[in-house]
Amino acid sequence: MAAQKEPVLDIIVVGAGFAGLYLLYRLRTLGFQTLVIEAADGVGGTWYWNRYPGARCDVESMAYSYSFSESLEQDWVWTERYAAQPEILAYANHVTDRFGLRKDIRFNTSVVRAVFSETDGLWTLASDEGLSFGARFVIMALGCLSAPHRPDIPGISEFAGKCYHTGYWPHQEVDFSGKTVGVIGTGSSAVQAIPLIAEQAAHLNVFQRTPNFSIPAWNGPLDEESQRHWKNNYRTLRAKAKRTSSGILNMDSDHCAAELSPDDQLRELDRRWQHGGLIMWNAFNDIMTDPASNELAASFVRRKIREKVKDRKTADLLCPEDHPLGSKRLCVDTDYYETFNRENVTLVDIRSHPIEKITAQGVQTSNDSYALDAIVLATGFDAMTGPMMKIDIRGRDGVSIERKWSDGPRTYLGIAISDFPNLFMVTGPGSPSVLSNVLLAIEQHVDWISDCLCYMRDNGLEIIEASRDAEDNWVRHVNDVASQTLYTGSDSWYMGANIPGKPRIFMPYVGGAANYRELCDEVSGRGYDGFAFEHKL
Ligand code: FAD
Ligand code: N01
Repeated sequence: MAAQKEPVLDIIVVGAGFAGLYLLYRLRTLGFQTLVIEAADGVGGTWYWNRYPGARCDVESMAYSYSFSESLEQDWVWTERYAAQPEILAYANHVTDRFGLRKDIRFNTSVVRAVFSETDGLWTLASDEGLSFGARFVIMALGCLSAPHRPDIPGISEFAGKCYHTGYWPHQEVDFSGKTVGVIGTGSSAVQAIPLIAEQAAHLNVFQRTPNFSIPAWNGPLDEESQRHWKNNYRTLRAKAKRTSSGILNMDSDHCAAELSPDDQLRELDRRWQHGGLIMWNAFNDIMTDPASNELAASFVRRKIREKVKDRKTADLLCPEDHPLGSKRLCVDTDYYETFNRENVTLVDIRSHPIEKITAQGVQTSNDSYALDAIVLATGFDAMTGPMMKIDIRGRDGVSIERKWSDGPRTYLGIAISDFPNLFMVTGPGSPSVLSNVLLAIEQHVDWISDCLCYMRDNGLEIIEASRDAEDNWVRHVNDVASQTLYTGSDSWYMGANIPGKPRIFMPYVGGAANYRELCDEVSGRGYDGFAFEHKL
């Protein structure tokens, strides 16, 4: 059956998370005919899918919000220091309706194939239901963490109870009351979900392979004074955030650990612990390059864990010893470690005794079996490259993204890929993305791409493509800066290490969000250095 084809548009955006929504707003304002295609039946991306108990942001709400509209900044009221998923999803829906975006979003449509034609310079996209869409440009706004990873544990499909994934949570409330529940995984999702599941369940078994470092959020209602401070100073605070390495205020440090006396080191660590959240990541400016500096912070957090957890053996198991602090994404929690003092919670060490299989009744490890009513897979995502690789993307000469990225992602600035003309990515691999406040990273990419499209329109240019040289140099630079840090020694999802068979490459750009922004501006300022253009065909 021939695919049903719709008229050729200027631009198709895939994904209606925060990136897709801002793209639609911006491109429409600039006069580009734009359609957004989204697999879900609603907007919000991450905040549409991750509805597990406790899901909330770890960048503070006032900062984890769009900066492109001053009236939006002033009107929206965040109620907590770290907003919970329903509030962030409500915000995404508010933005969609406020700017009239919904009518140009095609929901319930998964893009499975995207093919570039060298004959007419157009992209054709195919959906899972056989629909076909044509456009001059494609912008992949697929998100870095939108392809949930379900581990291939033997027998997993035989389980007779309910099995959930945090990244694919049901829309109806899940009630664990009176149930024996197993959570597999102890990353950020698990750390947020475990305290709340423990409050409800009759018993909770936490299956831990690797402990993570978690810092208290000290979450609570947002008081009027701090809201007013943000709202009165938004322009200054946003500008300041853009000059930081992560887009997050109060994070960067002026000191390496050795410059401080032991008392001052401790004072700084304690100050950051009391402030709470991600800022522990940069307690010293050499924390991710000097193992000794990192160990100061790591041992500080381990001491805190031991202070909180009463049972000595459980506390020891919860203390990360196998990776530097921050080399896996820091977790931010409310009462995570305290939860292990509850009578109805058991920490199961699956590093020493791995899960052998899942049976109809529950989980069987190498030394025990656990009868369960429900399993929660908090097992993360095929991050950064996963969402792109799930689509059969074909560029020049039919080259596939699967082949192009078979040894790891290759991009220019994390925005474009050679051999794939007129295709852009938002927060793609090779950009700071997940190492920063992602909303600011999204806005930077959307603005840069929109400016580039205007430049092309103004100059009668039809085709843009990253040059192979520029891409090679950028990939080398991304790897060079990563290799000077402690990130590359860790089995993290940043390294692709969580997915069996995935190439081990540090995927985000660790050179700093502010530096990166400058580099991007220099590229555009020099007439899009590293890109080749073609005039009208
Ligand atoms: P997403 O929100 O992932 O949206 C991508 C959209 O593309 C999805 O709706 C998806 O359905 C759609 N899509 C993908 N593939 C296809 C396809 N083939 N066809 C059609 N549609 C497709 N970042 C922070 O900076 N601060 C935080 O506090 C923070 N908290 C997080 C909490 C959780 C639980 C998770 C998982 C991530 C968090 N992140 C955070 C990262 C978060 O992903 C980003 O902040 C941001 O929401 C990403 O927006 P996006 O639009 O780029 O991608
Ligand atoms: O996923 P993860 P996540 N058997 O990959 C374990 C963002 N986020 O969904 O480390 C047993 O971090 C795995 O164990 P190990 C944030 O960027 C933010 O929690 O591989 N266990 C690990 O413990 C975050 O980093 C927030 O040994 C298995 C866990 O599953 C990113 O999303 C909240 C296993 C996966 O942890 C991903 O977080 C949530 C197996 N076969 C998410 N496979 C905020 O707080 C995997 N694991 C804002």
